[in-house]
Amino acid sequence: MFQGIIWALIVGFTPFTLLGKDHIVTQKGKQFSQTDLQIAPGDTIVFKNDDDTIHNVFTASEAIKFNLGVQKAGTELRREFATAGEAEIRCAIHPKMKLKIVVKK
Ligand SMILES: [Cu+2]
Repeated sequence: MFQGIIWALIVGFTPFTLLGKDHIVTQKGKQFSQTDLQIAPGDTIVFKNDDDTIHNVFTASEAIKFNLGVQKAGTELRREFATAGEAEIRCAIHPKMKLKIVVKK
């Protein structure tokens, strides 16, 4: 009985453990909430805009390239990082906003 419950838990939760974690990065005061962030492949960064102005998260790094586009105040955007590498995240509107992301196992 007890073993059955354990087994059910293992089977039930395995798919979730294979999925990546969410990491929250807040944009407030025209700054990212952290300057460096290490995550694992498969993890997702949730970019929250807690300012009352727009932001535009992007990176032109070699290994990882993306542009989340214009992000309205009070919204959040998600980006999954499937592969290992490094990215210097910037805001296209506020050049002082910088966040270095390292994706590694
Ligand atoms: Cu910005």
